[in-house]
Amino acid sequence: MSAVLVSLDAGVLTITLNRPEKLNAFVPDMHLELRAALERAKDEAGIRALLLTGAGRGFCAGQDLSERNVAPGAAPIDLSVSLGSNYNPLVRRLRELPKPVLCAVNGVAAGAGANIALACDVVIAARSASFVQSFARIGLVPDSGGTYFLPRMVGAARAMGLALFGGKLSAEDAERWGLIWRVVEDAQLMLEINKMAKELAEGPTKGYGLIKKALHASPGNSLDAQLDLERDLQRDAGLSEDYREGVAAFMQKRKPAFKGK
Ligand code: T3D
Repeated sequence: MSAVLVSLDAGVLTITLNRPEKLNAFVPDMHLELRAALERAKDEAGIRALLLTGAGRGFCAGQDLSERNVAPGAAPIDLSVSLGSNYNPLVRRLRELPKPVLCAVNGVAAGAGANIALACDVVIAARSASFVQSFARIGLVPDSGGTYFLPRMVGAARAMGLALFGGKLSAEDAERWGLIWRVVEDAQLMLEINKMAKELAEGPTKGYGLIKKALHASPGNSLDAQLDLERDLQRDAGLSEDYREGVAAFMQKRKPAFKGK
């Protein structure tokens, strides 16, 4: 059975992590299949939004720990290899994809699973879902961008508390703390997020890609640098077909028909 399910509908590529019996913990095949799906999303013009979710009761429990031989006498494990070849490229692919990436957190998101959710552009969680920076509980450091995203999203004090104690943060608190965009009732999760994904898939894709670029650059930029970046990105946006269509539709008091170009 595939570790990742992929389906395309109305411009939305839905990727479902599919190892429900292990709360969708990562194994090498899952990384490979996810990488292929993200490459496809980048290359196919017909894909205008991405939706990431998990099968079963969990979103993703991070690295599958049963893959790591920690028996007495076993060779030491160099985890930088795993991060360098799998987790870091995954986070970069999600962030750099010039199309909106939505994440439906359907259940517990732990370890790298939590931080991969945070690397997505819009995160909606089911009310029963939770976020766990479980790394410290096994002697590790938050990875997959955790030490970048957390302090920027929730502030230094909360980031440190989450990282050191590794406790569960409820979806409601995650929303209240600004870690995610919205909580919805469990039964509404896929309905709501599919509606949002469809809306984005009908939008000005090129403009969305530029918005991502601007907001992702912001934390590392001075105001001057950010103003310059906005100027440059706005030039690109203004040259798009969708900008012309957006303005024309506004003036003609009709719904724009964006093509994503
Ligand atoms: O190694 C590297 O490549 C370095 C990179 C690391 C990145 C990381 O992600 S490190 C962090 C790894 N993840 C964790 O430490 C989380 C471990 N899991 C948990 O703490 C808990 O399972 C949860 C808080 C996520 C959920 O708890 P709960 O009580 O809802 O479920 P459960 O009963 O613990 O888990 C259900 C099953 O999934 C269970 O299997 P079983 O007993 O029914 O056969 C459990 O063992 C399995 N499972 C859950 N998480 C993992 C896992 N199996 C392997 N690896 C897991 N990460």
